[in-house]
Amino acid sequence: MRGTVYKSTGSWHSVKNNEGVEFECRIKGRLRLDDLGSTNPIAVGDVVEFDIENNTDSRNGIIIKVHDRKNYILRKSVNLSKQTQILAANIDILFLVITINNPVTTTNFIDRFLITSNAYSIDTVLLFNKMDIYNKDETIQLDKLVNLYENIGYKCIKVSATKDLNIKEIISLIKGKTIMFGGHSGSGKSSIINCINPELNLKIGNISSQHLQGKHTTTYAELFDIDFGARVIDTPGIKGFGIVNFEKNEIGDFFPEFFQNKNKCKFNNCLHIDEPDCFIKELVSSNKISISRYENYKQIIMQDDLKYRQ
Ligand SMILES: Nc1nc2c(ncn2[C@@H]2O[C@H](COP(=O)(O)OP(=O)(O)OP(=O)(O)O)[C@@H](O)[C@H]2O)c(=O)[nH]1
Ligand SMILES: [Mg+2]
Ligand SMILES: [Zn+2]
Repeated sequence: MRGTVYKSTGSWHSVKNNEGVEFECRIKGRLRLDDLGSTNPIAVGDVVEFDIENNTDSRNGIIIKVHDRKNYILRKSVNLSKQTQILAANIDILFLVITINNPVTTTNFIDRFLITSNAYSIDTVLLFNKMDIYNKDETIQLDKLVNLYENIGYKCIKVSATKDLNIKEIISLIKGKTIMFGGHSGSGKSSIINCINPELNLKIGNISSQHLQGKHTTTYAELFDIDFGARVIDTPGIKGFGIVNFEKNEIGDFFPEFFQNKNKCKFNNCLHIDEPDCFIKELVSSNKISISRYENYKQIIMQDDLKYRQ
């Protein structure tokens, strides 16, 4: 039988078949899985084949095959770790939830997410949440970020889950689609999903007053069928996003503003680091490419252990 993985908690996976019946499945012992080295070889959103265990009334099953993924979001938790994690698979849109404060979301974190979604051509929308709490300086900072990312071509929406601001605009984008929500703990992923579909009543955490960070309230990624024929995947907040499974010389191609201009670099394999006549560096010098984008790019190229080694 074919089904989709709605939730994975260690060795058990909730799989819904086409009739909407949910089964609790384990993985067949000798199942050959991907070579991504991930801690979760089966991810939420995966389409799998499974057999029902023992008798036909059972709601337990065994996963015998994972179908090829259309796309997935893979990361390393920290750069030194060899272990990777698939946040979700087979998604149509990524909503990256960003907060200027409580918690702070850095451009470094944003750019890392964007490389990965861009590499798989996943439509990505930046949701700037908690619009109700920012002071003047924070608002200026936020507008600069919106400007930066809109110029590169990303859709940005200013949101407040608390004040129900621009939730309708989000809803207009999601009909019939599968959407993953990603971001730091406490950025408001579950809160926004609750605004879109209040019946879900997802658990919301508060922000630690000491560290101004979330408390990892959502502990497992989970897919939900909601109104509008949409499916949303709520994911646990993540702290770091290590880039993995890339070649060094392809990272620049996932910065759209680098990719569009790289043919004007002297060398066609230019990494835009210390090669002569690098057009990308010229664009950075003349402020046509944002310095934060360039610095984040450089950090990933120089510091991330990009290749997964088994
Ligand atoms: N002021 C304000 N607070 C918000 C907003 N959205 C969420 N919050 C608060 O932020 C805190 C964290 O919200 P959650 O929805 O649990 O955040 P999350 O991203 O799901 O966090 P994890 O599940 O830990 O990854 C809660 O106290 C929410 O009430 C908003 O738009 N404005
Ligand atoms: Mg949550
Ligand atoms: Zn260059």
